[in-house]
Amino acid sequence: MNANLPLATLCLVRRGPPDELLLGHKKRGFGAGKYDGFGGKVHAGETVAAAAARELAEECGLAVSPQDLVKVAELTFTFPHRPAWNQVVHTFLVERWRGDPLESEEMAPAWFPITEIPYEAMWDDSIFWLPLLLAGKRITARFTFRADNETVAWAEIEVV
Ligand code: 6OG
Repeated sequence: MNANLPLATLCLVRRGPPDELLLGHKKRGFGAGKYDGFGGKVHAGETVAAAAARELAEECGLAVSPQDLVKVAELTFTFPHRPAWNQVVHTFLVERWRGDPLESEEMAPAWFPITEIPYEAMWDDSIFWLPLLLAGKRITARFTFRADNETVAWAEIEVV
């Protein structure tokens, strides 16, 4: 069913103690104005892990080795009223990297204590799944959005 949906990546960069998550304030394009992890579309001929590492470097200047990308979720987003936004997002936890976060043309990075994640300024789905990942769970989940293309109509989350 997901076979034809575009593939994208999302990296959640975590440090601690004290436990903190690096989020980017998206400056342009899809999700502009929202906080999110770092990622983007997988290019033709590229592995998902290579795409995750490339997007992390492009968006906030951090370098990660493939073995330090820990797959923690597969998130399927469906927008019946804007199918061009449908995507399957392979989500990775990153706890080892090289470099310091840098602002890019796309993202302004900032560290948040994991008790103070700005859910109100993130994609509406985030509160369903991010707390599970921060609690160490691995999940597969699907979200369908309403006609506003902003709020979640339906969610199905499986802890794997
Ligand atoms: P570009 O189109 O900028 O890549 N993404 C989502 N992240 C969250 N938290 N919720 C969603 O619900 C998302 N849909 C997509 C995946 C898009 C980036 O945004 C993430 C990619 O990292 C709808 O290349």
